[in-house]
Amino acid sequence: MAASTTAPTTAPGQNLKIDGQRLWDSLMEMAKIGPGIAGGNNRQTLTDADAEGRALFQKWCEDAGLTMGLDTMGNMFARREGTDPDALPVYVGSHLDTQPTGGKYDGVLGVLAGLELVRTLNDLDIKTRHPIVVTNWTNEEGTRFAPAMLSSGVFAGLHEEEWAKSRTDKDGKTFGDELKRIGWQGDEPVGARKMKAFFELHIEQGPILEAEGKDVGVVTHGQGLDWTEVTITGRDAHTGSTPMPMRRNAGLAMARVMDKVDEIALAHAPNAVGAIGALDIFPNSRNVIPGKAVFTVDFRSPDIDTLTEMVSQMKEAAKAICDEMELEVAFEKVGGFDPVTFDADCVSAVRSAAERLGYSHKDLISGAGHDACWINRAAPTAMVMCPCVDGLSHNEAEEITLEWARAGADVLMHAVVETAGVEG
Ligand code: HGY
Ligand code: MN
Ligand code: MN
Repeated sequence: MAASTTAPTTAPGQNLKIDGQRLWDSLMEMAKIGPGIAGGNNRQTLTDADAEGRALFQKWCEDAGLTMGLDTMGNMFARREGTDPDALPVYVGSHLDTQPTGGKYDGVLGVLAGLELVRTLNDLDIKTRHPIVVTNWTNEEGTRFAPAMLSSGVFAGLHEEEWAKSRTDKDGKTFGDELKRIGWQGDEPVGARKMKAFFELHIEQGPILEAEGKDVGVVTHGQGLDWTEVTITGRDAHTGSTPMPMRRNAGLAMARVMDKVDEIALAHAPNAVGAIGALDIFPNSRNVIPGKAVFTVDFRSPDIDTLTEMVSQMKEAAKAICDEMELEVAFEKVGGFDPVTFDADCVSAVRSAAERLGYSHKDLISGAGHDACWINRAAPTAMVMCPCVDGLSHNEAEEITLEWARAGADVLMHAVVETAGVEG
């Protein structure tokens, strides 16, 4: 990828470039915290590893002269002063928590690219009118405590703080207790901060940019998401002595619903996806017919009507399967958001930055959910994406290149600096 060498230099900072190697080294340093077992990360939210990663991020921010704010959901806000202290800050960031078998870049790239742009402005002694705030949102992944994007959701007013803090993990521990236990509950009221804009750099987590040889994704929209938890109840019984017609096998019903979820998503192609990623059967014993199955159906589409239709077809199919098998079925919505349209001005700041820097780019709809999808409700928001190898993510083998990280971070910096206003 060749960055333009003839970038117009109409204003200070127009040909600003981040230090790609320094960003890469920070990514590799952070990746040492909460290592996975196959080269990725298991730094789940509100674990001791998360606390360690937060402490490292805070140290780096303080080394860069930033002052750290912390709200009651553990969201971290590292502030670089602007020349106008009353001007609304431009926020930039993402999340440091990972999936149990996560990669080194999902979320982390966006937080550390925000720090890198501050380090670069410091190196060049460039001041901006508006302050800049680098952000780490607590529990973006929603893997330990559902739903995903929990704390950015509270910040944007989509979830009540008390409800969010009552969310429990598989061991029955609550978000609130774990946040206190790791010592990262702040005093600042969540959601009190006002923003001029928010920008998030994130790996694509899909194959489009790499396949089309594009350096940068200009994210115009985010597809909507629905997480419905399904509980099927039958009867535990002996796998040996219970005649087949007498069985009320919740595990079998779950398998049939799983197949239906795939069928429904394929029937709504190309802009629809569906899967079951989290499932439990009880008592989960080799010689007991499972009397209970609990699983979450993850449907996504950029079109709200398609999303709604897929969920109702799944419920209808699950009810028919369970009626026929004399089982009970219950549904609970445990997460989701409508399709997102990002702010046109912020999106054009991203696009013009990519053009100015000479990076190849394309408009993109985000397949994954991100904190930006909620923050878009609270302030003008846009996202920058970089390719990832084979489009793979939520897998320890997740990989990007230094050059892709550099391109994304350069575009992020230009969009942020343009929005914050360069002051001499
Ligand atoms: O589920 C998502 O899309 C995000 O990775 N939390
Ligand atoms: Mn992410
Ligand atoms: Mn993720």
